[in-house]
Amino acid sequence: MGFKKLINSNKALSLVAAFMLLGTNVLMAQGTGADPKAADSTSKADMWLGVGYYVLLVLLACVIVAVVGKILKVYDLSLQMQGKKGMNWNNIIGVICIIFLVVSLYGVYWSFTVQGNMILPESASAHGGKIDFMFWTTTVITMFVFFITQIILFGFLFKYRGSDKRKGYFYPHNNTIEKVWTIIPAIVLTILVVFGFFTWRSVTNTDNLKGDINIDITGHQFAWEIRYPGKDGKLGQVNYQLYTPNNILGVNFKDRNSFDDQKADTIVLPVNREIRINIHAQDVIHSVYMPHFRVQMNAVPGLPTFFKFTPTITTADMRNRLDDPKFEYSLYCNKICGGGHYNMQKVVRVVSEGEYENWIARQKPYLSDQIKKELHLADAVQPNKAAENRIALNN
Ligand SMILES: [Cu+2]
Repeated sequence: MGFKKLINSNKALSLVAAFMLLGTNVLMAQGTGADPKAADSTSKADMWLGVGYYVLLVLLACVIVAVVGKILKVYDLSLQMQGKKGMNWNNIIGVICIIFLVVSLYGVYWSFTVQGNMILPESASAHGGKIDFMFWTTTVITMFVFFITQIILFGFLFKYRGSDKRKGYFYPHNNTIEKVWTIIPAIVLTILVVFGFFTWRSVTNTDNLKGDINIDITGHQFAWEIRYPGKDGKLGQVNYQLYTPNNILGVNFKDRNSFDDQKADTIVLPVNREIRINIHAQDVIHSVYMPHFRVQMNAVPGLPTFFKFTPTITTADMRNRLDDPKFEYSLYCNKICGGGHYNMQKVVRVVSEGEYENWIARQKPYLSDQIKKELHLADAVQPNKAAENRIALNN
């Protein structure tokens, strides 16, 4: 094929376009992270090599299929030239369907056995068992339906493949079949949804709003801020208008409950106590996700949400059970909230009551010296209009 023909070939141009699109997507996905190293020239070259490798692999697979097809076609023609009956393509396609079925089902089995061990360990919270039970019920039902329908689909394709001995029967409609395959899934889905509704209600029910320990978790790009209520057990109110670089949660110090509030870097929880997590966001939607406790709730700016749960297994216990001395429970952000999203992680540690008391006694008050100074300074030194407004809000 001459060069002129090549650049005028629709197929060649489509191939180049697909390659460019795929490559650009991969590069953009990898190269725009907050880490500037990810976008340097060496790793870009590596990525192009990676993209090229997979594109070549796909092209190679296509060439192999095309060559095998051509060989079979030549064989078929040579049979016909010898006056013999040609190849039976109906049989070949029927067998390909059965091979596809077996290979795909093996693939499903493989993904369950190989990737199945990436599943979360046993639930470490009181309600987690209910969520797991629902997860497994749904998995078993959908897998049962998946296997039955795939086996019937490809089995029928093989059994009723084209044949000179049979004639297709035109069967346009059957109301009974329509009803059966509408009503059965509707009943099964209704049961699953109602079941889910009651489980969700039992987890988020508002009859008893107060937990044993109230903790505030506030998400912002790109970190979580943790606030404990202090000795009085009550968190002071927050108001985003009171935000200052030192008072980043906008805690209202007019509210006496805020005086002993504490700031923490790690979330430490006493085992077997009900924890109420009050969830806030300051910029975009984040999501508080603690998979080991089967807890997830969106953090929405301007709309405080909460979640109650009771941790039942201490970190030390879980380390023993998993035989992993480095295991830690984690809090993640589960909404893709921007370039540094991956960095929104915190260690969650579940400890005995005694260890918790020890730890909480060592945490610093939220009302830091800087904030005290700030409030005081604003009062004494900057008697301008803006500062007066701030004093009015802060006091
Ligand atoms: Cu986030």
